[in-house]
Amino acid sequence: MIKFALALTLCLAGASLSLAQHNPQWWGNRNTIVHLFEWKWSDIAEECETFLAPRGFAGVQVSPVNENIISSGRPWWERYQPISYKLTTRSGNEEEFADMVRRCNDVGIRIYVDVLLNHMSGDFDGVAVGTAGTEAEPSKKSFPGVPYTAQDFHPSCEITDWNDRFQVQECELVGLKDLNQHSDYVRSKLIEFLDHLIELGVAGFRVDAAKHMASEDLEYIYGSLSNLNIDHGFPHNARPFIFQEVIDHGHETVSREEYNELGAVTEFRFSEEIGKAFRGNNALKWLQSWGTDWGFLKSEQALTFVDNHDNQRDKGAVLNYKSPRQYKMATAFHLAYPYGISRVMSSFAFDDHDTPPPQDAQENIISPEFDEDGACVNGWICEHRWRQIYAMVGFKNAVRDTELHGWWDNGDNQISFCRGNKGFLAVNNNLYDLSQELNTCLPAGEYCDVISGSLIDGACTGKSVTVNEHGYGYIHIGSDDFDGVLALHVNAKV
Ligand code: AAO
Repeated sequence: MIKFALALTLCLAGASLSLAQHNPQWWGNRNTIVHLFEWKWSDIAEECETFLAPRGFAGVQVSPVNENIISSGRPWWERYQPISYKLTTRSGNEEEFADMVRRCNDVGIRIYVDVLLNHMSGDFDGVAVGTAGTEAEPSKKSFPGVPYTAQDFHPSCEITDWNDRFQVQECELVGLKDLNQHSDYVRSKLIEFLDHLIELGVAGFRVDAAKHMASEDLEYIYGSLSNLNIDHGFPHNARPFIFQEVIDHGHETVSREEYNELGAVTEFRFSEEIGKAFRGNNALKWLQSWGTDWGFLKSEQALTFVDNHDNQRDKGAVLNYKSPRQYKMATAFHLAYPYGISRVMSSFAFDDHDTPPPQDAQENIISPEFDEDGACVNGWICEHRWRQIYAMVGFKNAVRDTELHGWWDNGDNQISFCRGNKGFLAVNNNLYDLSQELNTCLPAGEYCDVISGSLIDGACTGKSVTVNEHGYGYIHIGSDDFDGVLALHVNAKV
């Protein structure tokens, strides 16, 4: 009997553990993550205090934190080639990282680190010197800074068939030396690294190339991590949030279903489909059934995004900052529709796949500079500072936990819907105007459209909509208006 009770307790504890790493550990009603790709730690600390917290962002995904190889011309992707677990990169050193995490947590902004558990760097001619000055000989699988030697890696082989499980999980992703996460020693080093970050106050991790590691090994590693640091304001027994990069368009041998119980998974189908729709290749009326009906993961398991740092560089359906009008519409829909754990991309300008982040003549990453409207000017794009985007972060906070209802469409590319009686979104992606009375579901009154302007000193600087006692208002989005979206919510009521 006692034995049975013990077994049951262990089993229940195991079950709750396995579901426990989907919680992003947000503060208050905030619920949007921004990826400040390649930003320096000192700049992020400042951004948390001066912009992200006041605008209601929930957290930041930061670029890899541990030492990487130095690649000629300093392409962004050198940071995906680790040399050691010392916390020194072009974004800053350990002290600066710790200071950033502390300052961001102090204003309720969570930090999630992009972590590379799958591999170390790829081949390098001779001895490589990393960003913390550590030497390594990648071609010999020698990384004394950890230390790792050849026995800690899978034997070298190339991935030629993406549907061969062995190749995907034990060969080298683009030639990156493939760690054996089944080994106790490798596991202990990875856990030590992640625990160190938890100790410094991070809220969780983006697990790079998760598909290339066996889910059993990841389960062991995630399950062995410390709870989040209560000195940084996390509750007792809070587990690190895990979101795993698994690219699965529905026909992969190694599928997202092997990972989605361990933590959230990047939902790449969301990104492709939203791009297709807002580029005009699929009528917006079909978005009424957006979510699991489209074959996406359950909402609480899906990390969603319009674009990420990889697919924004592909020339395909995915939208990026280079198509701003459609990009803003897609982002508004992303943040207004109740599906997924939302992440907004914040990029730097690029011409090709390898373009490095904005840097000076000595190859130091430079800080973003802002114009009088707060927009970035010196090579940083800062989509998160576009009014149409940060306003939707505020919208998402205002409507949190409300249901979608009152869907309307014109049978084509004009749509609108309500979130409870707290928010209303309309989109016009047709080449003719949207001009009509629509149900906003909002209490009677005058509301500012937070896309074309803001509520400032009791007045709207952009469009405004008067809602009558039945919840209806006259909505106009001209086909040649600057933006194809109109958004109202209760926190922007005059
Ligand atoms: C660099 C050089 C290489 C060199 C290497 C080593 O570019 O020429 O060999 O160094 O010296 C980043 C860069 C790489 C860079 C690397 C290391 O993107 O260019 O290599 O750092 O510095 C797969 C993985 C996925 C991975 C993605 C890039 O599954 O995990 O490739 N993403 C992460 C990071 C990424 C990073 C790494 C991993 C490595 O986000 O930034 O690389 O740390 C199919 C497969 C996917 C596969 C893609 C791309 O997807 O299913 O698993 O991703 O192809 O190869 C359609 C298809 C779909 C296809 C998709 C592609 O939708 O239906 O099947 O298109 O978008």
